[in-house]
Amino acid sequence: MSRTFFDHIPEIKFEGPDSTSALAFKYYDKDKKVLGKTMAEHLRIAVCYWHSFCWDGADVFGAGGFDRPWIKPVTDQKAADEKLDAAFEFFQKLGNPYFCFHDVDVMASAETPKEHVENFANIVDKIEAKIAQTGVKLLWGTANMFSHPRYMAGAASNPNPDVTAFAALQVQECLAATHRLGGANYVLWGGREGYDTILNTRVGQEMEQLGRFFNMVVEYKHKIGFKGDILIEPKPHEPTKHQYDRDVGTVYGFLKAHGLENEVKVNIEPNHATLAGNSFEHEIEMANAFGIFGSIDFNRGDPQNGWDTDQFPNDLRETTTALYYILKGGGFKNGGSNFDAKVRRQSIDLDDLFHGHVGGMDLLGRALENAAALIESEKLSGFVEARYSGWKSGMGAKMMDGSASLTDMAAHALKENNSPTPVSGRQEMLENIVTDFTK
Ligand code: XLS
Ligand code: NI
Ligand code: NI
Repeated sequence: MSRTFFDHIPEIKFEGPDSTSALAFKYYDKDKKVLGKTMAEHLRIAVCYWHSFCWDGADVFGAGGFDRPWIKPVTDQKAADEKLDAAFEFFQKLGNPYFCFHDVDVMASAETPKEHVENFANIVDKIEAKIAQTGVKLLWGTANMFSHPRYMAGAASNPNPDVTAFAALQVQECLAATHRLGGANYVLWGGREGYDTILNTRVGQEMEQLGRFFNMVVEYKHKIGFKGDILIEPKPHEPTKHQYDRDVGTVYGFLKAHGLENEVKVNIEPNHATLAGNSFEHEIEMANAFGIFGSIDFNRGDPQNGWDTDQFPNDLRETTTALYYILKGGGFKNGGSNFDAKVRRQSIDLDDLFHGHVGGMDLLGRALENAAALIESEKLSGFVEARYSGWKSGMGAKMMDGSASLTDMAAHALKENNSPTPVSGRQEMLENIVTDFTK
């Protein structure tokens, strides 16, 4: 028998922009067609297990005060089962089509490798039944290789190969479970794959270990016939001082160095982008440019706080621009929009979990419509197209197809003998267009 936790919350429905209800969708209308697909198909929204069902509100300065009746002092099997009930009841009320989890989020706690395998297998059977019962699907699974003290010096990049072996076991089990549960992707976030101080670290060796480990994961994916994408989630630091997969550009170089550029894509998180000194749309466009765009962990940081605050996204302009670049790159394929976001520590009620997600989903629905309108208007793309039109013919085309050398280009400059006149980049005009479409 499932225990229920959200009896007082009705199913969240689309009521339109004039709705006065705080727990109704005003913009996220799952069946509404946008550029030929429904909003639900475009956005592929997921709720994450860890922030919403595993966290009790504790922070480094104090204990948690959240009302989360399924979280018990001892993480035994019953607690894991009740958490599963709570999660799927929540998904059904909210109407998110997907969810994401770490192995340790869903299972009863385990110390030894054998216990890990048994406890995880136990809950995977139950997750499979919940998926069959509710139709809520798995966007991605991942192994948590950063919380347990054994991983304090990293997992694949640990100085001790026995730690890496434990990590291999976790990834093997979790990837196989993700495959069995019909997951669309498998994520690798390198929580402690980096260093706290360079004084005790062989950086070159650790990066080689990590590269080999990713190759092993890809080999195993093919061995079991998993058709989803393997995604690396870049982040520059926190918890370590330096993480090897610091941003999309760095990850691409790493993938190239290890022959994985056609095997692995990225899961981009806005708050990680800003920690790395990049904008969210920069990371998306870099991934598009390299052909490795995979999925998004939607959230936002706090401009005054320099860490991963994982707040629910609420910036319409930023999200409109992000979705514009996602659509321009062809949209989500296996990926989707996972809310890697948590309510604030003072948002202690069960209702607050809904307010966070309803706001996030509404924001995405609204931004999607804005982005689609921006695409259809061709106002940005038309300008950019004209700006680069010179490269389509003449010496520009010859340079790019490899038929013109440096000397040919130089001879062309001498022959023309003119000093090209600069053309306006029209930044303010373009920014005004984005403002016009942010509605
Ligand atoms: C932490 C990461 C983490 C990954 C999954 O900053 O965002 O939550 O998404 O391990
Ligand atoms: Ni994340
Ligand atoms: Ni994060």
